[in-house]
Amino acid sequence: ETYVHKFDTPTFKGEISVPLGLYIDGKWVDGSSGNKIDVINPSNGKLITKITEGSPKDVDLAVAAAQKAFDTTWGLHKNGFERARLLQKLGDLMEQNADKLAALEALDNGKTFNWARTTDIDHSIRCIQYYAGWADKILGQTIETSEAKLVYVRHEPIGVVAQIIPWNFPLQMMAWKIGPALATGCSVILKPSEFTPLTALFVAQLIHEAGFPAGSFNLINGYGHVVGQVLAEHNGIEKIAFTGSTLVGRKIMEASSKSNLKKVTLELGGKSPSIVFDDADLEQAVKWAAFGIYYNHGQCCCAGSRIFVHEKIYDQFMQRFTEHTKSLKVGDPFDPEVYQGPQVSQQQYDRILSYIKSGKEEGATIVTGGEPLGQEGYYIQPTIFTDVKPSMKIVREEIFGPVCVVIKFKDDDDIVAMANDTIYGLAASVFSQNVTRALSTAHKIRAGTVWVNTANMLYPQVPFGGYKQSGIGRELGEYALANYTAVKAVQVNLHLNLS
Ligand code: TXE
Repeated sequence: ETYVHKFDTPTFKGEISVPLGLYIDGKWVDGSSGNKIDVINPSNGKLITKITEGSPKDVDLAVAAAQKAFDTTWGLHKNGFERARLLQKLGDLMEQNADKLAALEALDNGKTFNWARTTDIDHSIRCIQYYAGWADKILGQTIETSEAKLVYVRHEPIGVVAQIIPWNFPLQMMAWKIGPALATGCSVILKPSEFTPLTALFVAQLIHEAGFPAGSFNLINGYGHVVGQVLAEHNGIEKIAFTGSTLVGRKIMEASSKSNLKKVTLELGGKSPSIVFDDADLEQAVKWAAFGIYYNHGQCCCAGSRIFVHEKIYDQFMQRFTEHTKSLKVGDPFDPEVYQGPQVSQQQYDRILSYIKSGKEEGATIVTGGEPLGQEGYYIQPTIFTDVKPSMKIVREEIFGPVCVVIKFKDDDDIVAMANDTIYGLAASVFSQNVTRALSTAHKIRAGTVWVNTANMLYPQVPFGGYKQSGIGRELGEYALANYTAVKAVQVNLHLNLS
């Protein structure tokens, strides 16, 4: 069964066809439960289509197919060069369909077509191409022990892996996950977010077209507490990679520890600081701090949601930052003038508004925004809070919307402690024109990424992940390969009669 969506928008016109089933063992199937999941358009709250809901039985079928592929046609049975060719082909097919992918992402997630096209889709293609480059460069080592021995290390694919991804960057999260897994020869079972399944379904077709062996990639849509939980508990899965909330990250680890101790990597929440020193280039700092929080409607795990500004430039910064915030156009994701579309779902919309309410109740001041927008859809005004206290919920918890707090600071010693006063440690931005000040601060921040005079920049070749409760392990770059390989040392006795 497929769904055809007709687009007639200022940025994209045409028809796109998306399969609605589960992709298991190289085939599209209906699923054993007969249940469906509604796919909602966040710009009006209306139904787009219904996709198949996977069940525990479907997970068993996918695990069996993935294991069979790993043992016969994939894993160590397909050499690195062949895996590279398949990933290159996939990258090419994604490139050919880039506009369609951007349109589907805008429809399903609510991010604008233009942002989706130039960031999500381009970045996803580059990520797949980057890991195509690694597929035939998986190197072990030889290790000297004695002249009578040959000792070498193999980096073998770990086996069947499950990958659970969220809705904020549906296609990018898929690319980050499947890129290194398929490059190293692991068999994949992917569970997209139930809120944003469309681009993953479309790309599963492209994976099929590229010619990956049946069972090497499987896609099961479903709810987190059903399919997600079953994947995390499954004894036939060797490794699970998850991006999402810290709450669910804990459940994944717990399920792993109670089942087969599958290896776990987690990419979780954040409450990233942006620090603006008094010697920053103010115009640049305003631009990047705004991008840090408002990009993707604030729905970034690394969003710079706590902005610390030196007291000497605080007033100037606030004036320009507020102007900038007010100038951001919120509206239809297919309008080329629009910066910010709707939040992804009713659930997220309600969550963000309840955080705004709590900020007001706890006595913080709203400088601009603070209200929903429009008659329909999940639109929220970009919002700035000041006069906050460190104990407030809006300062401590991840809001995951276009809402920031701006806090004044006095000296360089205090700011590091203030920035690090969080359970999270995903990212930070530092704005200063003094290289010593910027870098010494960068080194003291407990976070997996520190941007200096920029924000939210990601490259497939640069590792990304969290300190503290922002996660375990690193994605992207060469580091991600280690998540999908098991290290085996082989010791050979050469019988040379040497000691
Ligand atoms: O996330 P969930 P939600 C944060 C952000 C947001 C909050 C809640 O603060 O406001 O989380 O969002 C699957 N076992 N982030 O509720 O539930 C689920 O189906 C296994 C940060 O949407 O964590 C989906 O595929 N899987 C973030 C995925 O987990 C389960 C991105 C993420 O959903 C499961 C998203 C279970 N028991 C939200 N329950 C980031 N780090 O970028 C759910 N899932």
